[in-house]
Amino acid sequence: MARSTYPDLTVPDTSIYEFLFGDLTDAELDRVALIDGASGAETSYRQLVGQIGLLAGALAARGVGVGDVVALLCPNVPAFATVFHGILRSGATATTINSLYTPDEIANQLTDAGATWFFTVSPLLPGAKAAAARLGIADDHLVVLDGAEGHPSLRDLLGEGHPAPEVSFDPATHLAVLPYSSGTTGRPKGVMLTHANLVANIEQARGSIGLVPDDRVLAVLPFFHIYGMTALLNYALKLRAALVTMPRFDLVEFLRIISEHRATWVFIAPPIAVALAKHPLVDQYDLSSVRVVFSGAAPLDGALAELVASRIGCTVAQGYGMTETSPVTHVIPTDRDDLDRSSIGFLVPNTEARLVDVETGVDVETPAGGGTSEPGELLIRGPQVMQGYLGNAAATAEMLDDDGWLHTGDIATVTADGVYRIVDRLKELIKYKGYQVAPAVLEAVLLGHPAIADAAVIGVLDADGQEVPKAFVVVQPGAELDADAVMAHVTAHVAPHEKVRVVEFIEVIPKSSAGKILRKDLRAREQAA
Ligand code: AYL
Repeated sequence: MARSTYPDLTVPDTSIYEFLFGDLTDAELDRVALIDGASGAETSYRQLVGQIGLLAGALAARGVGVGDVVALLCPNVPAFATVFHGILRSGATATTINSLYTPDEIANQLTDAGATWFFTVSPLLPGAKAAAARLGIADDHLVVLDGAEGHPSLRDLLGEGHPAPEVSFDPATHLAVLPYSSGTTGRPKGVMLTHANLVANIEQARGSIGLVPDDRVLAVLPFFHIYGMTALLNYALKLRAALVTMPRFDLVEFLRIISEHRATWVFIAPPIAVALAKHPLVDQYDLSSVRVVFSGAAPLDGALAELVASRIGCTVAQGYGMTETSPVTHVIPTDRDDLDRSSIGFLVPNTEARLVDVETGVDVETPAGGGTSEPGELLIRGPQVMQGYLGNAAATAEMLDDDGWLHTGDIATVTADGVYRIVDRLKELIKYKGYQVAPAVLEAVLLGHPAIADAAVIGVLDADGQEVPKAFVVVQPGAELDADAVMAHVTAHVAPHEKVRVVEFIEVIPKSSAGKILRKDLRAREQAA
């Protein structure tokens, strides 16, 4: 077992709202909190906290508070911050939904989370409405931030002028958010994160990520995902930095916004590193303001990281973690240029880790004096670890053991200096552009096709070394099916990031005697090919 090499820190026992905004000084209130990347419109910290209070007041006036779950389906725009923190300040719990989701996927999350109120934006209203209708969420509970006929708008709610309510709850047990993650296996599940989990993780990340108040942070990674929620939205606001929002990734717009707004800090997932290292367009923009490119959510290739660092003239760092750990557990400190960029750096403060041999279940030896350990499954314990999966004790028990160790499903090694490296993934989860793709979801869609007898999905690497979902398909006897038809069928039923991008027809899907798909056999077959 290893404990973080950083000194322990004390985590304040407070709500996320008090933690982030309770001690804003007059000078800080006048600083810019958010900039809309497209229009340049600015929101100050004073405006932001004012709006958060008014929204919490409007929700409280409607009886929404502790015990309620409010859904948020919204790309990165400045109003996301108002709504997210307005919900939390009312005492309600926010469930953030992937803005690429299909109406079915939205409805599943709304139902599973037990959401009774729903906030979205007009471009996403058709999908949101279809999903809300399935649960009987009425139009007056479906708020359209920028306004739509028959629905309350954000302006309507703020305009009522209700003061923020007095709410009381225990930050250690009260759920702040329910983001969805498929974890090691199966379908997406609600990850129960308390106010204390979120507060702890910001404190833990702070020392090593190293943002400063004068940073201008490019916020293209989505706030609905735990990376964007903690490392961008909440961490940057805690530091009184400015967030420049982008609702979706587009390389030209991304480069334009960095140069126009003089962004100093860019959080990315690895596919953006590929573009930054290789795309000819990058040379046409002035990116000299950028001091740090920080990558997380999927493996970053070391050579690629070096290319980005030298081309842009900045530091490249990396973080690791998962939704179930709020998310940060490891970071390459941005002031440690000597560390290998393909490692995930050190354990953050107050965090413990074990590496356990997958075959024997025995802890691997930490190397003394030098060298690198054998690989083992990474186990994590700390104040950022989730309470469990909502309404799913079985899935919780599979991931969190009786001693509080969270089994990540990732295989790692560690050096004598405490530098970790992710070397493999034990669990079935696929990361496409840093987004989660659950094989179980795609397999169910594939089996819904009348000409498909059986199917299995794994992640494979494309020409750029990035992971993409690949389907192995067994065709029904006598049926005719080609790869394009398989891909078109999946595309019609899932969000764009979940598309199957490679298809191989196979005689039989390898399975254990208990009927479980033997993904490692499929992976081995892939490597042999
Ligand atoms: P989820 N290297 C390799 N794999 C990674 C990395 C990384 N740096 N980061 C995440 N993963 C994989 O819930 C790993 O398999 O959270 C892990 O179990 O969407 C899974 O993705 C979790 O996926 C930060 C910034 C963490 C971002 C994050 C990412 C949270 C992604 C810490 O500082």
